Amino acid sequence: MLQSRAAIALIAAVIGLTIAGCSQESTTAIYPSADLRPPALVAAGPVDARRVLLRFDEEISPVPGSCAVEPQAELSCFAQDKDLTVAFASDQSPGVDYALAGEVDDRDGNRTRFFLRFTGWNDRAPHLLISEVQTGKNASKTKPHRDFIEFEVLEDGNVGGEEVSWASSVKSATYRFPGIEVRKGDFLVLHLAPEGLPEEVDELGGDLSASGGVDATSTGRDLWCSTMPLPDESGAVSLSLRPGESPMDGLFYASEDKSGALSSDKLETILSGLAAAGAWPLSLSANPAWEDGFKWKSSTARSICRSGPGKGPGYWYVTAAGGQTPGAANSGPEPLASANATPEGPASESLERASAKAFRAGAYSAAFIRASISCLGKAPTFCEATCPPLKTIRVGIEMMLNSAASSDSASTFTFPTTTLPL
Ligand SMILES: [Ca+2]
Ligand SMILES: [Ca+2]
Repeated sequence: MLQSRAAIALIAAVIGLTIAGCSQESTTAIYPSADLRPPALVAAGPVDARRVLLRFDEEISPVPGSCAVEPQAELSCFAQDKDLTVAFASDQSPGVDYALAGEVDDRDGNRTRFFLRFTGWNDRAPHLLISEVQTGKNASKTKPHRDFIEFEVLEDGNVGGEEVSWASSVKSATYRFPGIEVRKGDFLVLHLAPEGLPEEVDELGGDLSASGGVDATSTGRDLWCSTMPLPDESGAVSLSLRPGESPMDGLFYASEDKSGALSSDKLETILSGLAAAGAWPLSLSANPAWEDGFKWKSSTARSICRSGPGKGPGYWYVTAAGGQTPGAANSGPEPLASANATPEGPASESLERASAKAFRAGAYSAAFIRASISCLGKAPTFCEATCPPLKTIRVGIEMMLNSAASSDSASTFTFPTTTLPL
C-alpha cells in the first residue's frame, strides 16, 4: 500500500514537474538534495622527508591503489577526517621534482583525482651567502671570465631545492640546486653564460675538478645554467632556502648613473621580495629605488664581491681589474667575515619554522595551488585557500587511472596526461 502511494506521489510529482516545465511562468528549478560535489583540495605539500599531506574540504577516504608518484617510490595512503597523508617508505630526495597522483572519495562516493607537483623535502638545507658575481663576459683572452654567481656555504648540509633567482628590468630566471652534499666553507659557482662546451659539467659528486670551461676551478663546485646571463650593469639576485620561500639573501647592484624609483618591472618585483624578507634594506622609502642598490661603474673586468655577512650595499665592493676569485675566498680589501656569522633576518629562522611557512604558502605545489596564502601558525596547520578545481574532477564517475594502478604496488604506474588549470 505504501509502495503504491509512493508510486502515485511520484507520478503526481512527475506530472507536476512536466506541467511546470511547460509553464512559461515557472522559474523554480528542483534539485535533489543529495551530495553530488566531489571533495576539493584546499592545501597540499610535504611536511617532512616521508610525508605529503593533502587537505580537502570534506571528509575523505583514499581509493585503494590509486596513489602513485614519479620518480617511483613505495607509498602508503591513509586518511583522517579531511586530511590525506601520503607516506613514503624512504626519504624523498632533496630538491627532486616529484609528481604525485591519486584519488579520494567523499562519504557519498563522489571521487576526486588529484595531481600535483612538489619538491623533495630537504631538512638539511644549509644557509648560503652570495659571495661574488661576475656580471658579464670580459675582454681578456688570457684571463677570460663570464657571468657567474658564487655562493659560500655557511654550514654542512644538502643544497637540493634551494633556489636562486636573478633579474633585469625586463627578464628574470630561477635556478634550483640539485641535491648535493656540501660542507661549511665550500664555494659553489653557478655559471650563467656557458659556451656549450662538453667539459662544462655539473659537479654533483665528490670530484671538484670534473668541470672545465671558463671560471671552473678545482676548489669550487661548478654548476652550469644557460637560461639567462646576469645583467651587465644593473640587476638583482635572490636566494631562497626552499622553493617559494622568502629569500634569505640577496644582492641589488645598480649602475651609478641610475636614480629615482624603480619602475614596476621584474627588477622591482625581486627587490620588493628581498626588502620584505629583510634580505636587502631599502633606505629611502617603502618602494625600491636605484639609490638602494650597490652603486658601481659597470665593468666586466671586475667582479662584485661580498665583504661580510650583513645585508645591503655596505657589505659589497668592486674588485681590482682581474681580481675575480670564482670558487675561492674573495681577495678584496676586507675578508669575507662569515666564519662566525650569524645569519640575519629570515635566515636565522629554524628550519622547522621556515619549512612550515613554505608548506603553508603552498610553495611545494605551486603548479597546483595558485592562491597566495599567508597564514601564521605551526605546521601541519593548513590554511584555507581557494584552489582552482582540477579539470580531471568528475562527479560520481568511476575513474581508475589505469589497470596497473589498481594494484597495491605503485611501481608500474604511469601518469595519465592531466591538464591543470591555468
Ligand atoms: Ca670545480
Ligand atoms: Ca670568490
